[in-house]
Amino acid sequence: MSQNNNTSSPHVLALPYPSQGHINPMIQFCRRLSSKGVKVSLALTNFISNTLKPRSDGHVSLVTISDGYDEGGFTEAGSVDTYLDRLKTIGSSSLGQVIEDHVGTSHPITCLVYDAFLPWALDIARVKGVCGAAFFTQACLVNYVYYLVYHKRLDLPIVKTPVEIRGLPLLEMRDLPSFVDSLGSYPGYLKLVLEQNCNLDKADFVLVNTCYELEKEVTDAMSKECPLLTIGPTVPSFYLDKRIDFDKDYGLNLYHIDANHTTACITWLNSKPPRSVVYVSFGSMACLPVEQMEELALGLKQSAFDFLWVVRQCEMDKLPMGFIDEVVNKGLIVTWTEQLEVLANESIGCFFTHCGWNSTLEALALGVPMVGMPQWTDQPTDAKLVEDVWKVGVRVKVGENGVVKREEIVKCIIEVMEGDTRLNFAENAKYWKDLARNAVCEDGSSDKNINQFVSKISSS
Ligand code: UDP
Ligand code: 7WV
Repeated sequence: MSQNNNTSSPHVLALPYPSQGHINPMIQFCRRLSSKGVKVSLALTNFISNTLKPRSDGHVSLVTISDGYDEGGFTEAGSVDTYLDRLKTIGSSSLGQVIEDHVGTSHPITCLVYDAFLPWALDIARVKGVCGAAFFTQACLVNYVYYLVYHKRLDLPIVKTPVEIRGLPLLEMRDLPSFVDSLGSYPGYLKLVLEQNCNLDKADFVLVNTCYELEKEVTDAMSKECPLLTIGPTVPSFYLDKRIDFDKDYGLNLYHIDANHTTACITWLNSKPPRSVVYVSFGSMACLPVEQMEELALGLKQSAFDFLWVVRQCEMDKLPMGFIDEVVNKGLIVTWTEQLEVLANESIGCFFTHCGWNSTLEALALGVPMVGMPQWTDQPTDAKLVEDVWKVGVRVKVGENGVVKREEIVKCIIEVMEGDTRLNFAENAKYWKDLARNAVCEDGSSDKNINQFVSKISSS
């Protein structure tokens, strides 16, 4: 725990991994801490800060660090390994400097909350004498699988399946995080996710963006291994407990979002009947093969339902020729959107999703049933939770050549949008929505854990 600053009030420095799916939950956690009276600063990379010029929300302060790629961020690096290497070396010294800069001021840093993808940050915290809390932005089940692999309780290169974790359905190869099963396609990322465990036993806290009710069994299992606190879901307060009045959205989009488009989008949704539209998004990183993009496009066109589809600019030219015009009125295609506002709209009947953990938690918190079409990383495991643990949707079956066929896409959408199956998913979605929301309300499981965290960092 903190070796100095005994008399000062807590000041948390939050260090997210610089991607959309990691920054969003960290911002939300910062706001929760701030709403409980803790001073918080959020460290963004020079690249993100210079390109987006974000302004403080008036509650969480912003500071900058370097990831070694101030001009172009990840794309400037050219490869995963080069990026991660430089992020570690340059990031470490830059982080140390930020902590140093606060020494002797009226608000020295007393606690570092760092993304678990950046375990070297704990070393810096130790050197500087501040306490360190790892922050996991993925499902506890995913973290636990990586924990077991790291500690050789599951063996690579080929994990013996099915994997049995008490209280959970058996996990087949297709349910495991892709880096574990796809035999070395992303060695840099595999190392990144496994290394999260290299000094976990030395962290003062291990915070996980999930809630106890959603992942009871695995939270209990992993709690035996480290000082774990579930603190999620980190969805903006407006959509959960409404206790933080300034917290209506994540507030930082790495992709351009045009206010006029958002208005047009919401107006379009408002013109549709309740639960009649399929919202389709694959998050901020996934790249679909051209063939898959085509099947999806044709599946959506063939389906009886209207759809709103987020196709990032870099994916646009994979759409079939003339597609946007062919589906006019029935389908709206946008390059990025206010996802929470969309999911909260009455017109949405299901979320056709890649099952990124944030998207999954957002759909759960808003009670929207899902069709899961996981692509890589933790998404297959999240899809397993959706289909077989919470039973709030289905997962598409992948065809022989690795492509999900249009007929399968249509079939899954019908299952979640129509008939008795729809009612069943809607009922389950309501059940989990209430549990997830209650977790962050006063005296809920996550709220208690956050209070415990605040109380400990305040008295150290
Ligand atoms: N998101 C958004 N607008 C979009 C698509 C996604 O704001 O058009 C947000 C979404 O709400 C979520 C994040 O981007 O908070 C994506 O995180 P997730 O973990 O789902 O996927 P990733 O992008 O990390 O693969
Ligand atoms: C960003 C970069 C690498 C990975 C992820 C995000 C993730 O899956 O969370 Br492996």
